[in-house]
Amino acid sequence: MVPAERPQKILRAGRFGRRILFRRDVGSTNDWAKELAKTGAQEGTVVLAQIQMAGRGRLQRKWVSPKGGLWFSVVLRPRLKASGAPKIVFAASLAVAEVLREKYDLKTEVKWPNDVLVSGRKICGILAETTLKGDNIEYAVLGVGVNANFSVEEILPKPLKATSTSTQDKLRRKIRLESLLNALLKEFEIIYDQCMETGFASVLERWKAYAQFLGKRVSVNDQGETLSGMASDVDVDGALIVTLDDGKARRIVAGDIVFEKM
Ligand code: BT5
Repeated sequence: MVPAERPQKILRAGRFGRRILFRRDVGSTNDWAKELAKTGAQEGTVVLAQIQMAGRGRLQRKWVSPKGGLWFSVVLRPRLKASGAPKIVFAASLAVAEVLREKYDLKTEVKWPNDVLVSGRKICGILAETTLKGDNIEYAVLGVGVNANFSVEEILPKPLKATSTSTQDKLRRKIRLESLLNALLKEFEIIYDQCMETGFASVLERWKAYAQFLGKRVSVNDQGETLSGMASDVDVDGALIVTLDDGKARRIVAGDIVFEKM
């Protein structure tokens, strides 16, 4: 691990990214951001790494984080109950989907609960982790990983080659990571603020415009039980509504959806 920290030369007018710390390699930027949050780092503090040695997904899954990707985490201090945590993930995945579409013309879609896809392949994963004080969130860290300047075929391990993509694979060129980071932070800050000020319902509507999985047949694991049905909606608490074949609706709070072959 390279201990040196240097602020990036990115001038930002907003709160998010006013302070950006960079390391060549870290275990996980989420862990680094948590350490900073624990010792009082302000909301909007960003940590960024070139490589993560122990990048994490949900449920302690591994997030492969080679050189060329954009791996960063943001310290957040939302005034939310613990149950409001999904709002952060929706705000972030909407920001990523919009920025990749508007800036690079990539046909992004979102997949419940935390993925951004292009051509059905994962280009970005998001991991929000919260630390609670009683019923409330004391602080949260939002981790974002975007596969950017590398070829998935050349770099990612075999099982991920068929399910992942990168900006380089789609655009056939490298992009400026600082410019992507800057755009993401700007957009995320606007959407996050909107979520915190009673605007979550409209953020969710915008998110649904990218949610091509809605209306499709899926199977989803709900606490050990595999359910099949149609992904019919996402409710205001961020839960997935699956309409089962017998017409009954099931509300899924956490899980992974798999598309069923027709
Ligand atoms: C996620 O989890 O998608 C959340 C990923 C969050 C990564 C960021 S990077 C910055 C910050 N620091 C961290 O340590 N993490 C965050 P989940 O939905 O559980 O998906 C994990 C699964 O995605 C793995 O089990 C693999 O199947 C797949 N995967 C791993 N690395 C990938 C990659 N680079 N591209 C596409 N898929 C990947």
